[in-house]
Amino acid sequence: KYSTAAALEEPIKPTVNVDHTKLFINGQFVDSASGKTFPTLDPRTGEVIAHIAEGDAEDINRAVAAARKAFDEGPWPRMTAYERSKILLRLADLIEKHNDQIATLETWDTGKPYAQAAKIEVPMVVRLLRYYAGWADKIHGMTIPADGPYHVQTLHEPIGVAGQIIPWNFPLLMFSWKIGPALACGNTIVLKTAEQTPLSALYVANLLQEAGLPEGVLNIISGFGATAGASLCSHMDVDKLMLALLSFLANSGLYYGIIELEALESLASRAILYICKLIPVYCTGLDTDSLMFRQQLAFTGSTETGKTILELAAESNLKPVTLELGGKSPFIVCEDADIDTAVEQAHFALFFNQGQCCCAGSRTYVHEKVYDEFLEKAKARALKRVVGDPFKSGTEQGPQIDSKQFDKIMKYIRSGVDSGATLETGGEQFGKKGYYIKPTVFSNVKDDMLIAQDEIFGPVQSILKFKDLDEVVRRANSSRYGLAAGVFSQNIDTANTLARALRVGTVWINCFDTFDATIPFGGYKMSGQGREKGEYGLRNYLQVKAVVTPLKNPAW
Ligand code: TXE
Repeated sequence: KYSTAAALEEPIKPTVNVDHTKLFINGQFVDSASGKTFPTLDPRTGEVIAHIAEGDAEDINRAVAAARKAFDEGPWPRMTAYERSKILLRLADLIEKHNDQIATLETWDTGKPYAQAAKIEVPMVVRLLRYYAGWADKIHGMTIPADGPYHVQTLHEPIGVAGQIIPWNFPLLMFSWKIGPALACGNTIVLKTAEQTPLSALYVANLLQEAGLPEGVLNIISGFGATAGASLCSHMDVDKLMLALLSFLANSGLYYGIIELEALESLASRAILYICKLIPVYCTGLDTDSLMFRQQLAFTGSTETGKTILELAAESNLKPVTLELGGKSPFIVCEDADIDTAVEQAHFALFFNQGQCCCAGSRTYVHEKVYDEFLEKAKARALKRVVGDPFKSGTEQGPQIDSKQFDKIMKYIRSGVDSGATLETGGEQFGKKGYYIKPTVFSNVKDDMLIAQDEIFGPVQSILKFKDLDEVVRRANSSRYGLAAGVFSQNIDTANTLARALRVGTVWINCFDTFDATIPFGGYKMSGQGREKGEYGLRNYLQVKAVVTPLKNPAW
């Protein structure tokens, strides 16, 4: 019988006020153009924490315009890299100073344990910003020994305006993974937070001016995916389209002009405005490049939304896209593993952050010789897990983020039972209020069950049995995802063999979820494209320009 956590009492009252609820555009907190707001909810109760300004297409346009101006005309990409580095360091210091307030907002908005937010996540944000501050003045190109009498060099330049969309499971941490490298490289940003968790980023917005970040460099829009998010992804280089039309018409290219006009029909009213704006530019022969919208897009979220985002980017202006998507990470326990450590790490790999991690170890493969012992201990550990108010000290697991995720998880639990897996513990709501779910363990899970294939994103551990290494490699790799894997073995050859064979972006050997700022993170297959963190994370935000100059006297 399930007997772990104490019954839920009245929710603990958070000790901060929600002071910032508006959009942050061009260095100012502003209402949304539509005047609309949406509620952000407390996952412990489902009650409203605050009403937040709801950004949509028009606000995205305002924010992109501010970011573009800050890039094209502002000091940010032009100031010395050392100056940019100092501003990032000041921002890190300020976040560190406000650690407890930010962690409180994060816990309130997400339901994650306060100790996790205050002692792990906000410090990781600070560390990551300091790490990228250190990179700012170490980003440089190469000289290349090309054939012929040429001096060839590459310049690494910022791309321009970066569009960034983040999820709700680690709101401020994802915020830092996005802004750190983009700012270090000299880009400007329009970032959309997840609709479930707008609070921590808005709090940090209030610190930007004190850190010395010029206005327009970082714009933060709260709002929904289908509106604000989609318009950020498909933000067209409208100027560029118009310019093509004007050029073609001017060259009597009527045929092309008609095609362009057709393309413009749906944009009719905005088109006229842009034509008016561009005619003087065309006539005076101004540098039209300053009108081009240069953009990069970075997204963390579901694989389904990732696909939509790629389509929107391709249909608009082919902006390059970085995607960090879902996962179904194998956690492999070999017969020679230290079982107690493996049990604890497998528990952590799955249940950390209420199971809401893209890289959660959600397929626990255990060698048949140690399966029974592992299962018994894994179940006992789940039964000991402390579920409760995330503000209460000692709580290991708070509520899931919202009713949509709660319902999705319960649906998968039912599917596990219906498909014949053995429900060892949990499987139901914890308490009566909010979105708490009892830590759940399934054994006898088979690869073809939905609970072994889909990303559940909740506190549901699936334990599967294997016989030999070849078999477990084949089964671990037969997933559409490829984000991460855990390998537990005391034999270095076994560990190395598995590390090479697994088709995933990160292999943790005898550890899990080690998220240092220096280590690249990203997925194979449908878990994403590109890498974040570490030196690799800079590549998403840089253009490489080759500069070729003839040499007058090659002998020298
Ligand atoms: O994700 P979405 P949801 C997985 C997890 C979860 C599932 C659904 O399995 O159960 O996704 O969660 C924005 N154009 N992950 O619905 O939709 C949205 O506003 C542009 C894994 O919350 O991917 C939010 O800011 N943007 C994941 C962000 O995308 C759009 C973390 C994530 O929302 C958009 C979260 C659109 N058309 C969920 N639609 C991870 N990899 O860590 C939505 N968004």
